[in-house]
Amino acid sequence: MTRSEQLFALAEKLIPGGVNSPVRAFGSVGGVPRFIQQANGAVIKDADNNRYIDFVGSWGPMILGHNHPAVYSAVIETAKKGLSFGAATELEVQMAGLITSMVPSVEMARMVNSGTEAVMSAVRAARGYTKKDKIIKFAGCYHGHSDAMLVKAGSGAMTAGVPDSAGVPAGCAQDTLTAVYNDISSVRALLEEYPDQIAAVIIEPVAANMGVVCPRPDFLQQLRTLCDQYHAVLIFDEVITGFRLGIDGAQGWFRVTPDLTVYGKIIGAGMPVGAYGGKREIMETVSPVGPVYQAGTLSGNPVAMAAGIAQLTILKENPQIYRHINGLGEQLRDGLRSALKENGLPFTVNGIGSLSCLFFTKQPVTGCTSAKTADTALYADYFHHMLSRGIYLAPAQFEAMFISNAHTEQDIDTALAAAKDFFRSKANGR
Ligand code: HOZ
Repeated sequence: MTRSEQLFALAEKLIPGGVNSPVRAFGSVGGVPRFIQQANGAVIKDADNNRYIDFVGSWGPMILGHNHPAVYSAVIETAKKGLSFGAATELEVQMAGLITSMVPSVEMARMVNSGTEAVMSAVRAARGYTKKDKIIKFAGCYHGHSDAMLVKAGSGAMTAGVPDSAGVPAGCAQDTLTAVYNDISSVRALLEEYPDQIAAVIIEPVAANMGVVCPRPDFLQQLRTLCDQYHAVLIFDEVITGFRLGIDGAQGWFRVTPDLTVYGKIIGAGMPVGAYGGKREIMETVSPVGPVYQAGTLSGNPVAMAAGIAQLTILKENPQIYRHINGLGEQLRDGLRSALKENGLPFTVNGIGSLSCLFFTKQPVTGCTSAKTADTALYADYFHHMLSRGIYLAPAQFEAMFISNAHTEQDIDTALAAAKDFFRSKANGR
């Protein structure tokens, strides 16, 4: 028995499914999850001392690579002064200053502890501000696990076949309407049906929890126009894209300005952090200035802030990081496409910047319906082949591949060589 097998057997007795977040249980690819003991740069090491080039990166936040020295020492030095005060600190002000200086649409920001909490709070602020109740989300987009968002949700909810979770009271879900990603007419139809009732439209500007799906040209701008027309708050969930596609995220890449933006793990550099922010007028509805209540003892935690400040400062001051990771993203996608072509395999590679996804379907993937045509059993085969070659991918088809600044061209070539062997074996019918 490997150490990971031993730990999983024990964990299954103590933790539901043996894990603290469903996707990591390997449920959709089978086998035993690798228990990770350590990580450095682009490499993670499991409990049996197997080393892998990591393309998960804690689902995004390790954009500088694991255990970056500046982040590490910020955490250690800050921890020496105390772990939590439940009171205001200078670090929180610095963090808010950094975010607002990097993202022009964010005039004020409020720290929370996760992307889930940030979405929940942003939606509440939008409802409080507009005095309307309904929200529109998109099928296959994942916005964390608050009740109102577990409607046609992506990520683990999609692979586990529970896009509409049990335990969500009908009353909580009835105000969540779902539209079709990349189909502006589906949004327009909902706004026309409920012209005075839509508080907000929330979207992952690049969907990265149904695999990676990019917005069609103009789709985000058309959303912006519709939201203005119907006085709905446009919320960009940039938990994945924020500070990853560039310092101003997807909104900078596509030049579309949301009213509110939600951030998650990336602003904690690996510590549990989230934030929401945007137009001052909307943010000033939040308590203690306004009537929208939202609070948290650990929000703006000093150690988490110090980690995030170190990471965001490096990203702000080093634009070459984005050239590097986006270049590696292109190298990866080009390499996958040409290896598929060489082997006569018709599969689809999507991506943008340092986010990529290989879908085992021959259809172009433009939204949830086409994403779901992917052969998840074949992805499971691919995943295990790559794992056996020392490449750690997301243990589920409907997730992104993340590249960090610690990855090298050589790492991408190593991953491509392993993928090519898999494609060759499939082309030969093995
Ligand atoms: N798609 C999720 C991150 N955005 C997977 C991670 C998780 O749920 O634990």
